[in-house]
Amino acid sequence: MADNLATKILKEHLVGSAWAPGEEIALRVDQALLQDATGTMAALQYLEVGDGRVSVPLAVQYIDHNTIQLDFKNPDDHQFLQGFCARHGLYYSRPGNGISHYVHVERFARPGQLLVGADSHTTTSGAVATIAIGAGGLEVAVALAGVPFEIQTPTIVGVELRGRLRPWVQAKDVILELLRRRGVRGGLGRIFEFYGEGVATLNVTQRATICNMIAELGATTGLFPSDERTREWLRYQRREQQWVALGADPGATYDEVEVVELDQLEPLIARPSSPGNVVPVREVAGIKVAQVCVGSSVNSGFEDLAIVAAVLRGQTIPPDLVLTVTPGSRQILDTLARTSVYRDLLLAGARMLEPTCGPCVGMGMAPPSGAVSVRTMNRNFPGRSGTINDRVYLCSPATAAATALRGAITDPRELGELEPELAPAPANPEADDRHILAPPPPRVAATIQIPRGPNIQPPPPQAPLPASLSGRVLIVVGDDISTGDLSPDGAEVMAFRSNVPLMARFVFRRLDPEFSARAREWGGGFIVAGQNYGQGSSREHAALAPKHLGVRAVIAQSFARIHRRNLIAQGIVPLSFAAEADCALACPGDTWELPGLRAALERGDREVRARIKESGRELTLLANFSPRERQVLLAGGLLACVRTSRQSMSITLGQSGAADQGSPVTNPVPQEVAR
Ligand code: MIC
Repeated sequence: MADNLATKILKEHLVGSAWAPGEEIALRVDQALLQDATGTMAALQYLEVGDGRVSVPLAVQYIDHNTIQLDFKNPDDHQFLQGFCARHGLYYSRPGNGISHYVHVERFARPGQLLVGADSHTTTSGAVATIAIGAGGLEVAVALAGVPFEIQTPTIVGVELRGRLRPWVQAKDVILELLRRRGVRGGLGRIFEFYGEGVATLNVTQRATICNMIAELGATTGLFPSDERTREWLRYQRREQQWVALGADPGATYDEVEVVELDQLEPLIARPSSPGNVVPVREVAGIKVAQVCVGSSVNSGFEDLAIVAAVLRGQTIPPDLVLTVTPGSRQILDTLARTSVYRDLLLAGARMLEPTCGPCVGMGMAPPSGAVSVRTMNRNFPGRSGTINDRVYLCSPATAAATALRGAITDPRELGELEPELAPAPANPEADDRHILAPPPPRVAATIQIPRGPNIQPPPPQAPLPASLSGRVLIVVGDDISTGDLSPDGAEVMAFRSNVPLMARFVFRRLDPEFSARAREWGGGFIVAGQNYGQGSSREHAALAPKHLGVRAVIAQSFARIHRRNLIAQGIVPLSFAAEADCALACPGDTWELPGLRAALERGDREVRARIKESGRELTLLANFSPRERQVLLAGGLLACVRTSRQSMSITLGQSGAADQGSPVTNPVPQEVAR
């Protein structure tokens, strides 16, 4: 049978189940990544299910999010994670070494492998033909402990790329075009596989831009074939021996098809405050801008920054504009410094930032009140920049450069027919891993004590689902609520990522500052929401904090993939309305009852009844759960489930105990492999 590439790789990773469209499949995990904002909680949860060495062949913990270090909390997390990695067999990428997604594509991602990461933009590694999927920290923690990773068998969308991009039109415009067509819900349950003659015109960093932001469509992931451009990249990274040619079988088909004529695209921009609000740049040209931020986990590559430098070479940015530039990794920073790029940017007036997520997650560089900020980042959810009522636009580096030059949103094609010449990247990048610390051998590792600062507190306990649920509606919210509304971005709140009780004070801060106090006063309750509830990030804190406040179920018109799984993993029941219009019946303060919910889940019922006490109205809710999801919910969460019912779930916990008995480190040391 002729398979597309995504299906081929997934089939090679199936564990104990057959390829089953519409059903859940369990997958063997080759690689895992974590970052510091999700890592500590994932590590704490790992310690509850596996106390030995991690079972996946390669796991890397990056320090790239919480790097502002306003006080002891962030550095305490970093020390904890460094100790955890050494003790349990993960690589540790030091702060300043780069943004996880860039470094992973540079140093680790391999064609044909399966990567699971505690960050929604893990998808970036699809650029080198890795199936790379974002997940909540707990799901990654149990994967580290050897539990196969489960997803619903995805729909595979073939995206045929034709032609080549014209001057000033960039890879960012390709993904913005997909977002323009499909919006932020248009990728749910889908893998986007790129094929066609246009693929060869894009190098790996351009592919990474597209795969990174595929997450904004709500997609499971994006995937490029492994071809000569992949080989060129791996050679540049001194790991060409890891290259294999991989593509769809001749004659393979797709469940859905999109065609993108690259030479028909024009510069695009996402307006505030959703990555799905895409329009041509010319439609918003002339809007005055106070801030331009280039870089983050997307558009921080050498060419991304080199075009900004080339546009600004010999020029000075307007006095009322602030420009920040973030390189994606230490390797990229080194290449900038060894060419004219760094100096051109500096002299033009750019504030050069260290290679971390930075402004993208509100870690500094909040824009001024009421001002427009134009960013090359991936998300512009309300308030994510750190400024309330922010007005953030998302665009390509070329558009950002033209905008920084003029001080107003500018279509880069106004700067001339051709792009200025870019400084060539050095042929010999610092492709070394000196700042990625390999774990010591097991006997040494076993002696390591993990330092645990006072802000690091255990996750909420998980107790079995009771026979029935009853509680008050704490809040009714609309469509596309992002996880940033539940667990806000920025240095202040993200410092509490390891301390759920304190972080819970900030749930729904933007929409309803009283939410947290009310939830405590009412002893928890329910959240009612519109479409795409929990879009955006993988942060499980958006489930952990409501869990701590006593939220027992979320009833929504629909859910974003990762957040839905995070709710289940924390034992919060995600139910949807059988009749979407019933959402209008929800009033804050009313008492909803879900009688016999436990028995219904035990029976595998797809529908459950809810009753609104005040009005006596009854409504039908959908309980579409896979068998494993039901087991997790009945147990009260994934930790409880893994702990108590390993046999009945027929999941094989991996060899985490084996390493304790002195087995060799399974992870190859990447720099040695690479050379
Ligand atoms: C994001 O881009 O939203 C983040 C910050 O990287 C998150 C992870 C997090 O919240 O820690 C993500 O995308 O998963």
